[in-house]
Amino acid sequence: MPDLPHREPAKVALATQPAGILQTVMIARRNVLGIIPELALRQPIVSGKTGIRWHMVMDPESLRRILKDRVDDYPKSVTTKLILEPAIGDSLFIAEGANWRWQRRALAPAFAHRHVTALGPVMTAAAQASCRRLVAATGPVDMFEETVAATFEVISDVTLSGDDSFDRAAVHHAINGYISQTARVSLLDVLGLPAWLPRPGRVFSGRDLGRMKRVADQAIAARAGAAPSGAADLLDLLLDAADPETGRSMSRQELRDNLLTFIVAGHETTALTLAWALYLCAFDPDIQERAAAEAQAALGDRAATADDMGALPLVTRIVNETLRLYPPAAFLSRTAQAHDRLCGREVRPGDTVMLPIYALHRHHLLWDRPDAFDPDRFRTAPDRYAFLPFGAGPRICIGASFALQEAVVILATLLARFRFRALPGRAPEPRMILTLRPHGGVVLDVAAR
Ligand code: MNH
Repeated sequence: MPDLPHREPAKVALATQPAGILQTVMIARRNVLGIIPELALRQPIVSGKTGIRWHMVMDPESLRRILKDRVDDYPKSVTTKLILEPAIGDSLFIAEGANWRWQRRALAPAFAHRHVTALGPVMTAAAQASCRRLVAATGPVDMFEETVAATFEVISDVTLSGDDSFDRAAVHHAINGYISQTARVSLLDVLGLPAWLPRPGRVFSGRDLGRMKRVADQAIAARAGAAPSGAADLLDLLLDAADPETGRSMSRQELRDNLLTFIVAGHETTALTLAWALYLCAFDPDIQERAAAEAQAALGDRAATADDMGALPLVTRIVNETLRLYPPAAFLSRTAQAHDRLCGREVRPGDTVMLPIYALHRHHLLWDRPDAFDPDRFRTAPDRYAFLPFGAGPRICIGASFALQEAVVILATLLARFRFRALPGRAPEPRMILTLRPHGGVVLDVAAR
C-alpha cells in the first residue's frame, strides 16, 4: 500500500532544546508534557540534571524492571504522597509496603470480573441518560463536559447511592475544585524539583476537602447501618473488604480514604478516555461509520450492556487506540531507592525516574506510524511494556476493567445513536495538568442518526 501523507490528530509540541529549572517550571505549568524532549520519541532513555538527577525511560525492558521486577526499589515519589495524603490519606493509591499490600489484597475482590460485570446496569443507565441530554442539546456540545457528567454519575451511583441526603452537584463541584488544586502542585512532584523550591502544596481548598470527606463519611455511615438491598455496589464491597490472609478490615478512616480514591481516580480518567475517543471518531469519519455500524448491529435500539463487550471489537480497539494516543495518566514518576542500571545508564538512590507514557506510546522504535489514529493496529496485541495506560506490575490500576467496560458501554451507545462531527478550528490541545486534558474542550456537532 502506498504510504500516503496522513493528517494526524492533535499532538503535544515537545521540547526541542534543553531548558533550565525556572524555564522548565514555566513550561510545565502550562503543560507537563512540554518538558519531554523530542528525543524521547526515538531514544530508549533520556537523562539530565535539573536541580536533581532525572531519567525518562521509554525502553519496555527497563519499564518492566521499574514497575515489576524491582518494584520495591522504585516507589512512587515522596512528594506524590505529601501532596495527595491530605485528601486521600494513606489509601491504596498512595500506601507502600505492608500497608499497601494488605489493602490491595482486601480490595482486589471488589474489582474482580464478576463484580465489574454486575455494575454494568449502572453504566448502561448512565449511557442512556447521556443520550437523553444529547437529544435535548441544541448547537455544538462540549463532549468532555458531557462525558464527565456521565462517568461521575456512574462512580457516584456505585459509591454514594442509597444516600439521597447529599447534593450531587455540590460534591462534583468540590471534587473538581480539589482536582484543580492538586493539579497545580503536582507538576513540582512530576519534575522531582529540589526541596528548597517553595511548594504551594499546603494551600488546599480546605472547604472542598472538608466537603468531600463529609460526603464520604455520610455515605459510609448510612450504608453501614442499612440492610442490604439489591446487588452489591462498590461501597458494599468496600465495606466488606478484608485481608484474606489476616482477616483485617478497614477503619472508618481507611474506608473513607479509599472511597475518595475511587471517586477521584475513577471518574475523570474514564471521562477523558471517552472525550478523546469521540474527538478521534470525529477526526476520522470513516472509522466512526464502521464503529457506528458495529454498534448498531450489536445493539439495535437499546443501550449497550456489559454482555455486549464481545460483540464490539472495533469500539474496544478505538478505546485502546485512544488510551495509546491520549493516555489520561500520561506521565508517572518514581524515586529510585537503590543503585541500578537502566539501558546502561547509572541510576543512583534519590534520582527521579520519569515514565513518560505519552512518549512511550508514540515511540518510533515501538509503533508503526506512531502519531496516526489506527485502531486496527490493536488487532495484534502490542508488547506488554510498550502500552501502559494503566501502568503495570503490582501497582497496576485496580480499576482497569471497570474503566474499560464503562468506556466501551458508553462509547458504543453514543456511536450507535449519534453522528459526531468536528468543527473547523476547534481541535483540542492535549495539555497535561495531573491528567491529559483536551484544552479548549471536545466541542463537536452532534446529530441523531
Ligand atoms: Mn486507575 C492506579 C490509570 C480508572 C483506581 N490508575 C492507576 C495507575 C494508572 C491508572 C496509570 C498506576 C499509577 C502508577 O503506577 O503510578 N485509572 C487509570 C486510567 C483510568 C483509570 C487511565 C481510566 C481510563 N482507576 C480507574 C478507576 C478506578 C481507579 C475507574 C476505581 C474505581 N487506579 C485506581 C487505584 C489505583 C490506580 C485505586 C492504585 C492501585 C495501587 O496502587 O494498588
